[in-house]
Amino acid sequence: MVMEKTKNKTSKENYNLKPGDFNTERKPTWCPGCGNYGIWSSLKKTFVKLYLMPHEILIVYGIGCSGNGANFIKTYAFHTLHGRALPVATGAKLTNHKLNVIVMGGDGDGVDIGGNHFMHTCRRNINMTYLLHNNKVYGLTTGQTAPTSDRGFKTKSTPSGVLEKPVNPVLLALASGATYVARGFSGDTSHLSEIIKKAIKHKGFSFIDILQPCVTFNKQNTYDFYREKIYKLDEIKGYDKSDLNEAIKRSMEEEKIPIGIFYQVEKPLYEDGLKQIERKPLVDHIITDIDINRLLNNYY
Ligand SMILES: Cc1ncc(C[n+]2csc(CCOP(=O)(O)OP(=O)(O)O)c2C)c(N)n1
Ligand code: SF4
Ligand SMILES: [Mg+2]
Repeated sequence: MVMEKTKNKTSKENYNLKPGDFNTERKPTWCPGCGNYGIWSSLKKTFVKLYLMPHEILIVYGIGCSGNGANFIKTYAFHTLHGRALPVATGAKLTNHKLNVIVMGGDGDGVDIGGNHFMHTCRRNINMTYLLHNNKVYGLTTGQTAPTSDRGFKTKSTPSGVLEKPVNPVLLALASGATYVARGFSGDTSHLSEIIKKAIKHKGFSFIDILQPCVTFNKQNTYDFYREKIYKLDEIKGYDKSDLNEAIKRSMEEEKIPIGIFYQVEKPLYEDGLKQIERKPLVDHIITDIDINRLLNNYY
């Protein structure tokens, strides 16, 4: 969702922001080479491409290395609890649905402790964007297994190797009803920026599983590993993004890894069914002259 621009504020003619204008005064603390840098720069580039201003964006962060972006990106920001970014973002979006709401969090945050919220946010189809920083490991807590870790992956919490099949976030999003489902690679920032742009412009819940190498704690899913395996869906002739069965089939490929938009359709928005915000955002309602005592008296 992109806000309508007013001529004196953010019209193309007057817009002169650069990606660097979305930097805060703090330098990122991620390890040198971390995939989070690629996501960080792609996102800032996307804001510029969409002529967005910092005050028009709210980013809600989970807890993890990815969540530390809250300190390094100049927009409204809410650094939430581990696994709880999506419900907080839902509340913010429904309170002010004119705001561009983006959620950023790790794979542990999103499909482990927050897995339940992920599923239900997908099926609800609220107009916001979720960027999953998928490094297939718990980075911030120094390298434990995540639900996305590959079978056999050895960490300090699984010294003999992971026994379970990993969660596939793209497949989960498709099965749960998300209306825009994509995968990106933080080592290809031009491609990533394009699919983030399309995700923000999408009318509905958009989800991107971003392959994000953790150079410190995941020596298996490296930049080279991905570069060898990745191919782009938009280079497949005749690929139909509205075909759910085809998207599911592609999402289950393992030998080669597809990136790009798997699926995109338009469905009714959750917020469009809410009478309370039909005429204006909840936050703009005047509540000073509302007396709730009558209502309370009915119950006490
Ligand atoms: C309720 C709760 N449980 C556990 C933790 C500890 N913790 C902080 S970050 C994290 C995992 C981070 O992994 P991920 O979400 O994949 O993010 P990354 O650091 O890899 O970006 C955990 C378990 C916490 N902060 N809160
Ligand atoms: S631990 Fe991994 S994910 Fe965290 S900053 Fe370092 S490289 Fe990035
Ligand atoms: Mg992680």
